[in-house]
Amino acid sequence: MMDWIEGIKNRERRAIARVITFLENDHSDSELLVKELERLTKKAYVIGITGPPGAGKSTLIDCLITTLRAKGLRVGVIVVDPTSPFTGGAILGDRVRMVRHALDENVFIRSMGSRGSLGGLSRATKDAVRVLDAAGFDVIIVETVGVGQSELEIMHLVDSVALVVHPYSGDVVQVFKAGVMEIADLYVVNKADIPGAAKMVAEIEQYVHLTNNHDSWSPSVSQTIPIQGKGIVELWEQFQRHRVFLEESGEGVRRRREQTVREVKERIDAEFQAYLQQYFQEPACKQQLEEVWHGAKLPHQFAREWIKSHLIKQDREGIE
Ligand SMILES: Nc1nc2c(ncn2[C@@H]2O[C@H](COP(=O)(O)OP(=O)(O)OP(=O)(O)O)[C@@H](O)[C@H]2O)c(=O)[nH]1
Ligand SMILES: [Mg+2]
Repeated sequence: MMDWIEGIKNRERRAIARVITFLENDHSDSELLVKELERLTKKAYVIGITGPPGAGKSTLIDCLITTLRAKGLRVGVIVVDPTSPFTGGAILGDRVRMVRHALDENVFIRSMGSRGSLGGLSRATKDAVRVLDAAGFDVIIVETVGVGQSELEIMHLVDSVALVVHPYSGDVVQVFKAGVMEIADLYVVNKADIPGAAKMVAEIEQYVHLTNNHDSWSPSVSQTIPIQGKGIVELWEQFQRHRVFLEESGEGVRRRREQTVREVKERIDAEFQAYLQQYFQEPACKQQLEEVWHGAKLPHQFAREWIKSHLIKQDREGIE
C-alpha cells in the first residue's frame, strides 16, 4: 500500500488508477490509504461541469484541457455517469472526445459509473478527487450528466459549479427548477454557433438578475463554441474570478467545511445501513418481526424501541 502512495507522489498513472479503483471498491482498510492521501492533498482547484445530456460538456472540457495545459497546469478529469454501470477507463464517447489528451502525462481522465448504488457514487467520486489532488493535479474537473438529484449531490464535492446548456435546452428556468439553476456559480450557453443561443443567454441573464440577492457574487453567463475553440479562455477567466471570490469572501472555506459535514453524514449513513442489514439477518430480530406481523406491535413502536436499545443506550454507556 505504501508503494501506491509512493506511486501517487511520483505521479505514476498506474498507481493513480489503481488507488481510485481500490477506494471505489470501499475495502475495509481504505481508511489507512485515505489518511496517507490526506497528508498530501488540498491544493487543487476542483470545478464541476454539469448539464443535460448532449449539451457538449465533454467537448467543452476537451478544449478547457488544452487551454489549461497551455498555461502549464496539470489537469485531472472525472466523468461521472449515474446511468452507466461501467467504471474504469473513460466511457467510449468521452474517450473519443478527449482522445487527443490521452497520451499527455499531465492529463488524467477517469470515468465513474454507478454500479447500482448512487450513494456510493458520490463517495467514490470524492475519493477520486482526493487521489488526483494528492497526485498534484492543479485543476480537477468533474463532469456529471443529467439534471437530477444525483448530480446535485456530486456538485457538492466541488469548489465552483458551471451549468452548461445548449440552445435546444428548452425553457431553462422551467427545466432546471429542481435545484440545478440555484447551485450554479457560472452559466454556460454552449454551442453558441446554433441559432437561439442569444435568446438562451438573455433568459438566463434575466433569471440571474431576478434571483441574485447577494451582492458579493454575480454569476456570469458565458457563450462557448468548443468545436471552434471559441469562448474557452473567457470561460476560464470566469472560473478564476470565482476562485478569487471563494478565497476573499470566505465562501470557499465555508463550502469545504460543509463538504466535510456531508461526508461524515454519508459515512454514518453507510455504516448504519450495513449494521441494519446484518441485524435483520439475526434469528432474534426475525422473531421480533413476527410480533409486528401478527399485530402485537406497530412498526412505529418497533422502530422506536429499536433505536432506543441500539443507539441511545450504547451512547449513554459510552458517556457514563
Ligand atoms: N454545433 C455544435 N455542436 C457541438 C459543439 N460542441 C459539441 N458539439 C456536439 O454536441 C454533441 C455532444 O457533445 P458531448 O461533448 O459529448 O456532450 P456531453 O454534454 O458531454 O454529452 P453527455 O456526456 O452524453 O451528456 C457532439 O456531437 C458534439 O460534436 C459546438 O460548439 N457546436
Ligand atoms: Mg460527456
